[in-house]
Amino acid sequence: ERKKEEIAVSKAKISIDGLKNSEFFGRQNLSLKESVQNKSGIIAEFKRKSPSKGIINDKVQPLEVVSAYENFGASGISILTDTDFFGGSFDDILKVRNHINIPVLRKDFMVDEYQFYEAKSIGADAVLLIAACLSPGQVLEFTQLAHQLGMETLLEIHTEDELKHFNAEIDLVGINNRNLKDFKVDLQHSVLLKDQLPKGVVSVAESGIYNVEDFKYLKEKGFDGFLMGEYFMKNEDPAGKFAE
Ligand code: IGP
Repeated sequence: ERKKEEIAVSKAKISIDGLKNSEFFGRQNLSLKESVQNKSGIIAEFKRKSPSKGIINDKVQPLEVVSAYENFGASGISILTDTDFFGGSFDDILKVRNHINIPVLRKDFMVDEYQFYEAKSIGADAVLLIAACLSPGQVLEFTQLAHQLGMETLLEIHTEDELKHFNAEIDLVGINNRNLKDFKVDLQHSVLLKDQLPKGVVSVAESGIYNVEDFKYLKEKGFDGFLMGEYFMKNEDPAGKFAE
């Protein structure tokens, strides 16, 4: 509901036609799916704070952080644009878009068409769809809209029941290791759920990957991608440890 109000305010300020005037609207997007398959698989996140952890790091600048991510070989960058819970904004994407050459995922609670035009207008290459916030019909509709705009979708699931939100047009499926209700992290839960995904789907393990061992374990279990935030935001040179 809070999101709906926020979206109504944005819509009143700038129409979809207005968004289309952005310099990024005609931009050829980069494929997160291909980048996950062809590089390290790591989607490194820029996140200042979160409801489960409070302030994680609010001292660093987005460009400094994401350039380091790009340099160590990340497949993509995830940037939180939700302000209330995560302290993010569109500016965090706008400030970096022209300076990096890997795909950017707009991470937010997507519940309205308008947000997809917004994502495109700030230079996002992919958007997150959280199954827990959407109906399977919306997931399909939003995926088709994203594709029309040249962006990809990452569907996030956490429970077996949410597998019904999957459809063949989705580009990547993320399994959240963190339960968004009680914030508990369980890698094992995700490994078991992964077995139930349709074969050939590009899969991403999300959240709670705090060391190289976790990463290697999930890779062994067949995950293609690894979405990591807190660990990178808190460590001075986390990338060094991942260079093998
Ligand atoms: C990153 P972590 O534990 O490495 O900081 O997690 C990412 O998976 C997490 O931020 C996340 C998220 C979300 C945030 C996963 N799904 C949905 C907001 C909304």
